[in-house]
Amino acid sequence: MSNYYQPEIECASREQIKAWQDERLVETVNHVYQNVPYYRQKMEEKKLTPADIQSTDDLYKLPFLTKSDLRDAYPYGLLAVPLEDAVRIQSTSGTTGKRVVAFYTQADIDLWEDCCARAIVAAGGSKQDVVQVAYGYGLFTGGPGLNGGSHKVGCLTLPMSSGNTQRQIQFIQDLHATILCCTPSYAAFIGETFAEMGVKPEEISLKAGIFGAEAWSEEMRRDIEKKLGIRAYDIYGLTEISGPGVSFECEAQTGMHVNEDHFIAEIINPETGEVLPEGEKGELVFTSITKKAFPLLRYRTRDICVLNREPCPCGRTHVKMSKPMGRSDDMMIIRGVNVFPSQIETVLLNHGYPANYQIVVDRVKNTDTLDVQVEMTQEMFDDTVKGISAREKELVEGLKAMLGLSAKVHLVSPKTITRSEGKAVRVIDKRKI
Ligand code: DLL
Repeated sequence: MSNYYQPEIECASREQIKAWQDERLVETVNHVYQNVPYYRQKMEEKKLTPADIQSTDDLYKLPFLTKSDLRDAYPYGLLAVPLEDAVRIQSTSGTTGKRVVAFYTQADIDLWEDCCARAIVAAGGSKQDVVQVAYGYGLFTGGPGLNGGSHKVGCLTLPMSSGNTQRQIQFIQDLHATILCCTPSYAAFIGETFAEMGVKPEEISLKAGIFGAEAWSEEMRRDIEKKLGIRAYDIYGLTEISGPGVSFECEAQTGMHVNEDHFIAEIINPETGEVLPEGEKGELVFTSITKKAFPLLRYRTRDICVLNREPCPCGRTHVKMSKPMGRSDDMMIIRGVNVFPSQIETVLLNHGYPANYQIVVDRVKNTDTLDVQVEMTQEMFDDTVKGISAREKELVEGLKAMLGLSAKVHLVSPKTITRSEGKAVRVIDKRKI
């Protein structure tokens, strides 16, 4: 039995979806050309005017937009409405230099929440449900997005935010929560905690989970489903494009339907920028066509995916994207936080270390670990044991300040980190995802 939040949209004909996209793309291009000098200049560099974009068939003509464009334009450079019409910002989980700020009008928030509501209904949610939102609240989009979606569906919403696992468990048990929204690694951790407490899956009131914001495998899905006695659904999104709910899984659990009435998806070759035919693996690019405060044209997500338009048994007609299979840049997502190796390098260099280091990422008991091994200079190495451990502590603090994450630091003797003959292998990611 399929459930839809907006059946007339979610199951619209392909012709209807194309017609919406054509019309809204033209409107959005005009909107940014008129209101955002940064865009106008980018279009002028390609000798384009809005008249060149008549439908989605002309999309390929538009320039790409990247995270570095967003950073260049920080903070207000891409705001496309007067400040008085913007009501909210959200921000990516990166840190200082790497932060990206996205703006919303009230109407933008409304549409975003509709997307999250679609995901909740697809996971079996209705007014009868108690939805526990254990994504972070604040600048991160996870908590606010699912919170808004849950309200729209009319569920009783528990705005827990992440962390404090004992309290999460207490609320699931006392309020009989039926749908859990959080990262997959946190869901697995909650499942493990229940098991340690001797609570059996059939004794847990939850029936479904909506998990995303980081990569997770089919094995992990099965593990979570077993531990919590639920069906676990994937949800995808990124701050720049709105947040969670850009795409979501239905009961078929074979990919996520992109909300194509709001976002146009393309797959490109990350090296050449060429648009790839459907079914080929490449970098996912999104164009938002309904947002007013922060519309993005051809934004490169760096996520590597495949799109699939085969009819879905659930009845939805919107294109499905595969789980992201990796990234075309070196960004890592550690405990939900976006981390670039260059940020770690900056901390090391600022503390006087040579750039000989290795970053080891692993997942232990469903929690990501970050271990930074750093070579000392000979002079540092000659220090006392106490001196060396003080240095380690100092680096742990420096990394925490830069990344907002706790890392382990191991200072190693000079010349112990293997030198590579080609590109240095800075990151060893042992997570099986
Ligand atoms: O992670 C938005 C979100 C919140 C999605 C809650 C789902 C649930 P950012 O912090 O901007 O936004 O990070 C976006 O996270 O480009 C992907 O690399 C990764 N990502 C998001 N969802 C998934 C997923 C939120 N389901 C970046 N599977 C994206 C794999 C995901 N990776």
